[in-house]
Amino acid sequence: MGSVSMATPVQELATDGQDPSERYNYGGSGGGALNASVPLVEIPTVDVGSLISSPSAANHELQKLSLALSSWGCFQVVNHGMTDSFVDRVHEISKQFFDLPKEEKHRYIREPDSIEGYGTDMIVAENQTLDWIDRLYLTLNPPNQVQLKFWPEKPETFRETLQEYGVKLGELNQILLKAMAKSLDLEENCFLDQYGEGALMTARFNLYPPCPRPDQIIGVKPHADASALTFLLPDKEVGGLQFLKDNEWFTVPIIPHALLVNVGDQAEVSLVVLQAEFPSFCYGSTRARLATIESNYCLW
Ligand SMILES: O=C(O)CCC(=O)C(=O)O
Repeated sequence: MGSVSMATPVQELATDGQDPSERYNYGGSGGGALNASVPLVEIPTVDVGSLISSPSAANHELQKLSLALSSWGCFQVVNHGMTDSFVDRVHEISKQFFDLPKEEKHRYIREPDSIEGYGTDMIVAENQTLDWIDRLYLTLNPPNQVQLKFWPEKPETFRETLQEYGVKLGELNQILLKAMAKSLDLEENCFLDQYGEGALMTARFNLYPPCPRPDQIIGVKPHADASALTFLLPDKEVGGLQFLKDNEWFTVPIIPHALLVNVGDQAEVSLVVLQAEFPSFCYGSTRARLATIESNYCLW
Protein backbone atom coordinates (compact mmCIF):
# COMPACT_ATOMS: atom_id res chain seq x y z
CA MET A 1 0.00 0.00 0.00
CA GLY A 2 1.70 3.26 -1.03
CA SER A 3 1.08 6.66 0.47
CA VAL A 4 -1.42 8.79 -1.42
CA SER A 5 -0.38 12.21 -0.20
CA MET A 6 1.57 14.16 2.38
CA ALA A 7 -0.14 16.28 5.01
CA THR A 8 1.09 19.65 6.26
CA PRO A 9 2.82 19.34 9.65
CA VAL A 10 0.23 19.87 12.37
CA GLN A 11 2.43 22.45 14.08
CA GLU A 12 2.02 24.67 10.99
CA LEU A 13 -1.77 24.20 11.01
CA ALA A 14 -1.90 24.99 14.72
CA THR A 15 -0.10 28.30 14.24
CA ASP A 16 -2.10 29.55 11.25
CA GLY A 17 -5.24 29.74 13.43
CA GLN A 18 -7.56 28.07 10.87
CA ASP A 19 -10.16 25.52 11.92
CA PRO A 20 -8.70 22.05 11.26
CA SER A 21 -10.18 20.25 8.27
CA GLU A 22 -12.78 17.51 8.70
CA ARG A 23 -10.03 15.01 7.93
CA TYR A 24 -8.85 15.32 11.55
CA ASN A 25 -12.30 14.68 12.94
CA TYR A 26 -12.13 11.44 14.87
CA GLY A 27 -15.68 11.92 16.23
CA GLY A 28 -17.23 9.79 18.89
CA SER A 29 -15.87 6.46 17.71
CA GLY A 30 -16.20 5.01 21.19
CA GLY A 31 -12.54 5.10 22.33
CA GLY A 32 -11.55 6.57 25.65
CA ALA A 33 -9.47 9.27 24.06
CA LEU A 34 -12.14 11.92 23.70
CA ASN A 35 -13.55 11.27 27.12
CA ALA A 36 -11.87 13.67 29.53
CA SER A 37 -12.72 11.57 32.60
CA VAL A 38 -10.66 8.48 31.78
CA PRO A 39 -9.38 7.32 35.21
CA LEU A 40 -5.74 7.13 36.15
CA VAL A 41 -4.54 3.68 37.11
CA GLU A 42 -1.35 2.64 38.81
CA ILE A 43 0.51 0.23 36.58
CA PRO A 44 3.36 -1.99 37.84
CA THR A 45 6.67 -0.16 38.32
CA VAL A 46 9.90 -2.10 38.02
CA ASP A 47 13.11 -0.88 39.68
CA VAL A 48 15.90 -1.83 37.30
CA GLY A 49 18.65 -1.17 39.86
CA SER A 50 17.10 -3.81 42.12
CA LEU A 51 16.72 -6.20 39.20
CA ILE A 52 20.48 -6.30 38.80
CA SER A 53 21.43 -6.19 42.48
CA SER A 54 21.15 -8.88 45.16
CA PRO A 55 19.18 -12.06 44.36
CA SER A 56 16.50 -11.27 46.98
CA ALA A 57 15.90 -7.72 45.68
CA ALA A 58 15.93 -9.06 42.13
CA ASN A 59 13.37 -11.75 42.99
CA HIS A 60 10.92 -9.18 44.24
CA GLU A 61 11.25 -7.17 41.02
CA LEU A 62 10.98 -10.31 38.89
CA GLN A 63 7.65 -11.10 40.53
CA LYS A 64 6.39 -7.62 39.69
CA LEU A 65 7.66 -8.03 36.14
CA SER A 66 5.92 -11.37 35.79
CA LEU A 67 2.65 -9.81 36.96
CA ALA A 68 3.14 -6.89 34.58
CA LEU A 69 3.71 -9.26 31.68
CA SER A 70 0.83 -11.57 32.44
CA SER A 71 -1.82 -9.01 33.44
CA TRP A 72 -0.85 -5.68 31.95
CA GLY A 73 1.43 -5.97 28.94
CA CYS A 74 3.15 -2.76 30.00
CA PHE A 75 5.07 -1.41 32.98
CA GLN A 76 6.99 1.67 34.09
CA VAL A 77 10.73 1.44 34.77
CA VAL A 78 12.57 3.57 37.32
CA ASN A 79 16.20 3.56 38.45
CA HIS A 80 16.93 2.58 34.85
CA GLY A 81 20.52 3.76 34.66
CA MET A 82 19.89 7.14 33.00
CA THR A 83 20.28 10.16 35.25
CA ASP A 84 17.45 12.68 35.54
CA SER A 85 19.63 15.31 33.92
CA PHE A 86 20.35 13.04 30.97
CA VAL A 87 16.63 12.29 30.51
CA ASP A 88 15.99 16.06 30.64
CA ARG A 89 18.62 16.55 27.94
CA VAL A 90 16.82 14.09 25.69
CA HIS A 91 13.57 16.02 26.19
CA GLU A 92 15.41 19.25 25.58
CA ILE A 93 16.79 18.27 22.14
CA SER A 94 13.29 17.28 21.16
CA LYS A 95 11.82 20.59 22.25
CA GLN A 96 14.64 22.51 20.59
CA PHE A 97 14.15 20.64 17.33
CA PHE A 98 10.39 21.27 17.17
CA ASP A 99 10.98 24.93 18.11
CA LEU A 100 13.18 25.48 15.05
CA PRO A 101 11.84 27.56 12.13
CA LYS A 102 9.83 25.45 9.73
CA GLU A 103 12.40 25.87 6.92
CA GLU A 104 15.07 24.25 9.11
CA LYS A 105 12.79 21.34 10.07
CA HIS A 106 11.81 20.85 6.43
CA ARG A 107 15.44 19.94 5.66
CA TYR A 108 14.57 16.62 7.26
CA ILE A 109 11.09 16.18 5.83
CA ARG A 110 9.95 12.63 5.31
CA GLU A 111 9.76 11.38 1.73
CA PRO A 112 6.22 10.36 0.67
CA ASP A 113 6.84 6.62 0.64
CA SER A 114 9.15 6.41 3.63
CA ILE A 115 8.47 6.57 7.32
CA GLU A 116 11.77 8.17 8.26
CA GLY A 117 12.22 11.88 8.72
CA TYR A 118 10.12 14.78 9.96
CA GLY A 119 6.42 15.28 9.34
CA THR A 120 3.03 13.74 9.83
CA ASP A 121 2.29 10.03 9.73
CA MET A 122 1.88 8.38 6.33
CA ILE A 123 -1.45 8.71 4.63
CA VAL A 124 -2.29 5.36 3.11
CA ALA A 125 -6.00 5.82 2.29
CA GLU A 126 -8.04 8.76 0.95
CA ASN A 127 -10.54 8.48 3.79
CA GLN A 128 -7.99 8.07 6.58
CA THR A 129 -8.70 10.15 9.68
CA LEU A 130 -5.57 12.15 10.37
CA ASP A 131 -3.88 12.29 13.76
CA TRP A 132 -2.97 15.54 15.49
CA ILE A 133 0.72 14.72 15.74
CA ASP A 134 4.05 15.55 14.12
CA ARG A 135 6.99 13.20 14.43
CA LEU A 136 10.66 12.94 13.78
CA TYR A 137 11.30 9.29 12.99
CA LEU A 138 14.88 7.95 12.92
CA THR A 139 16.57 4.57 12.75
CA LEU A 140 19.30 3.99 15.35
CA ASN A 141 20.26 0.38 14.77
CA PRO A 142 21.61 -1.57 12.93
CA PRO A 143 24.29 0.94 11.88
CA ASN A 144 23.97 0.13 8.16
CA GLN A 145 20.32 1.24 8.22
CA VAL A 146 20.96 4.60 9.89
CA GLN A 147 20.06 7.47 7.49
CA LEU A 148 22.08 10.33 8.87
CA LYS A 149 20.51 12.77 6.40
CA PHE A 150 17.39 12.75 8.60
CA TRP A 151 19.32 13.36 11.85
CA PRO A 152 19.02 17.08 12.68
CA GLU A 153 22.20 19.14 12.86
CA LYS A 154 20.37 21.62 15.08
CA PRO A 155 20.34 21.77 18.02
CA GLU A 156 24.03 21.02 17.91
CA THR A 157 23.81 18.42 20.65
CA PHE A 158 21.03 16.51 18.91
CA ARG A 159 23.04 13.77 17.25
CA GLU A 160 25.40 12.99 20.12
CA THR A 161 22.56 13.01 22.66
CA LEU A 162 20.42 10.68 20.57
CA GLN A 163 23.39 8.40 19.96
CA GLU A 164 24.04 8.20 23.72
CA TYR A 165 20.35 7.62 24.41
CA GLY A 166 20.40 4.74 21.92
CA VAL A 167 23.38 3.12 23.65
CA LYS A 168 21.79 3.45 27.09
CA LEU A 169 18.50 2.12 25.81
CA GLY A 170 20.32 -0.81 24.22
CA GLU A 171 21.73 -1.70 27.63
CA LEU A 172 18.34 -1.38 29.28
CA ASN A 173 16.72 -3.44 26.54
CA GLN A 174 19.20 -6.26 27.24
CA ILE A 175 18.60 -6.19 30.99
CA LEU A 176 14.84 -6.22 30.54
CA LEU A 177 14.76 -8.96 27.93
CA LYS A 178 16.81 -11.20 30.21
CA ALA A 179 14.69 -10.32 33.22
CA MET A 180 11.48 -10.94 31.28
CA ALA A 181 12.68 -14.44 30.40
CA LYS A 182 13.76 -15.13 33.98
CA SER A 183 10.50 -13.85 35.43
CA LEU A 184 8.66 -16.35 33.25
CA ASP A 185 11.03 -19.25 34.03
CA LEU A 186 12.25 -19.32 30.45
CA GLU A 187 15.79 -19.71 29.17
CA GLU A 188 17.52 -16.42 30.01
CA ASN A 189 18.55 -15.50 26.46
CA CYS A 190 15.42 -16.57 24.63
CA PHE A 191 14.18 -13.00 24.01
CA LEU A 192 17.63 -11.48 23.83
CA ASP A 193 18.61 -13.76 20.96
CA GLN A 194 15.71 -12.38 18.93
CA TYR A 195 15.47 -8.74 19.97
CA GLY A 196 18.94 -7.96 21.31
CA GLU A 197 21.97 -6.54 19.57
CA GLY A 198 21.07 -6.99 15.89
CA ALA A 199 17.44 -5.90 16.23
CA LEU A 200 16.04 -2.85 14.52
CA MET A 201 15.84 0.13 16.83
CA THR A 202 13.97 3.26 15.85
CA ALA A 203 13.28 6.49 17.69
CA ARG A 204 10.23 8.66 17.26
CA PHE A 205 10.00 12.16 18.67
CA ASN A 206 6.32 13.03 18.95
CA LEU A 207 4.87 16.51 19.14
CA TYR A 208 1.21 17.15 19.89
CA PRO A 209 0.60 20.85 19.21
CA PRO A 210 -2.24 22.67 21.02
CA CYS A 211 -5.46 21.45 19.47
CA PRO A 212 -8.40 23.82 18.87
CA ARG A 213 -10.95 20.94 18.85
CA PRO A 214 -9.92 18.50 21.60
CA ASP A 215 -13.51 17.26 21.79
CA GLN A 216 -13.28 15.91 18.22
CA ILE A 217 -9.64 15.43 17.35
CA ILE A 218 -7.28 12.83 18.70
CA GLY A 219 -3.46 12.87 19.00
CA VAL A 220 -2.96 9.24 18.02
CA LYS A 221 -5.77 6.83 17.24
CA PRO A 222 -6.14 3.60 19.30
CA HIS A 223 -3.50 1.15 18.14
CA ALA A 224 -1.18 -1.63 19.26
CA ASP A 225 2.58 -1.33 18.75
CA ALA A 226 4.16 -3.57 16.12
CA SER A 227 7.46 -3.66 18.03
CA ALA A 228 8.89 -6.21 20.47
CA LEU A 229 9.34 -3.57 23.16
CA THR A 230 8.45 0.11 22.97
CA PHE A 231 10.14 2.49 25.43
CA LEU A 232 8.24 5.72 25.97
CA LEU A 233 9.72 8.75 27.62
CA PRO A 234 6.61 10.84 28.13
CA ASP A 235 6.23 14.55 28.76
CA LYS A 236 6.77 15.24 32.46
CA GLU A 237 4.02 17.82 32.69
CA VAL A 238 1.24 16.94 30.29
CA GLY A 239 -0.29 13.49 30.44
CA GLY A 240 -2.95 12.07 28.18
CA LEU A 241 -1.57 8.67 27.19
CA GLN A 242 -4.31 6.11 27.63
CA PHE A 243 -4.49 2.38 27.36
CA LEU A 244 -7.18 -0.24 27.09
CA LYS A 245 -7.32 -3.01 29.68
CA ASP A 246 -10.22 -5.40 30.17
CA ASN A 247 -12.23 -3.27 27.71
CA GLU A 248 -11.79 -0.14 29.78
CA TRP A 249 -9.65 2.90 29.00
CA PHE A 250 -7.21 4.16 31.63
CA THR A 251 -4.82 7.08 31.76
CA VAL A 252 -1.13 6.35 32.35
CA PRO A 253 0.11 8.29 35.41
CA ILE A 254 3.17 10.49 34.95
CA ILE A 255 6.26 9.41 36.87
CA PRO A 256 8.89 12.04 36.03
CA HIS A 257 12.01 10.53 34.40
CA ALA A 258 10.51 7.02 34.30
CA LEU A 259 10.15 5.09 31.06
CA LEU A 260 6.98 3.31 30.09
CA VAL A 261 7.68 -0.05 28.48
CA ASN A 262 5.00 -1.52 26.26
CA VAL A 263 5.21 -5.12 25.11
CA GLY A 264 4.46 -4.89 21.40
CA ASP A 265 2.97 -7.39 18.96
CA GLN A 266 6.23 -9.21 18.28
CA ALA A 267 6.98 -10.13 21.88
CA GLU A 268 3.28 -10.71 22.43
CA VAL A 269 3.45 -13.59 20.00
CA SER A 270 6.13 -15.14 22.22
CA LEU A 271 4.13 -14.47 25.38
CA VAL A 272 0.69 -15.39 24.19
CA VAL A 273 0.97 -18.75 25.84
CA LEU A 274 0.53 -16.91 29.16
CA GLN A 275 -2.81 -15.57 28.00
CA ALA A 276 -1.44 -12.21 28.90
CA GLU A 277 -3.27 -8.92 28.46
CA PHE A 278 -1.85 -6.64 25.79
CA PRO A 279 -2.95 -3.06 25.77
CA SER A 280 -3.89 -0.75 22.95
CA PHE A 281 -2.70 2.79 23.36
CA CYS A 282 -4.00 6.11 22.25
CA TYR A 283 -3.29 9.70 23.01
CA GLY A 284 -6.10 12.17 23.54
CA SER A 285 -5.23 15.76 22.75
CA THR A 286 -6.91 17.61 25.57
CA ARG A 287 -3.89 19.90 26.11
CA ALA A 288 -0.76 20.80 24.22
CA ARG A 289 1.88 18.20 24.89
CA LEU A 290 5.39 18.82 23.86
CA ALA A 291 6.96 15.56 22.96
CA THR A 292 7.17 11.94 23.76
CA ILE A 293 10.34 10.21 22.82
CA GLU A 294 9.56 6.73 21.80
CA SER A 295 11.95 3.96 20.82
CA ASN A 296 10.96 0.65 19.39
CA TYR A 297 12.92 -2.54 19.32
CA CYS A 298 11.77 -4.98 16.74
CA LEU A 299 12.76 -7.52 14.17
CA TRP A 300 11.70 -6.81 10.60
O1 LIG B 1 3.29 9.78 22.29
C1 LIG B 1 2.76 8.96 23.03
O2 LIG B 1 2.61 9.17 24.23
C2 LIG B 1 2.25 7.66 22.48
C3 LIG B 1 2.57 7.49 21.05
C4 LIG B 1 2.18 6.14 20.56
O3 LIG B 1 1.52 5.37 21.20
C5 LIG B 1 2.63 5.74 19.21
O4 LIG B 1 3.13 6.58 18.49
O5 LIG B 1 2.55 4.54 18.91
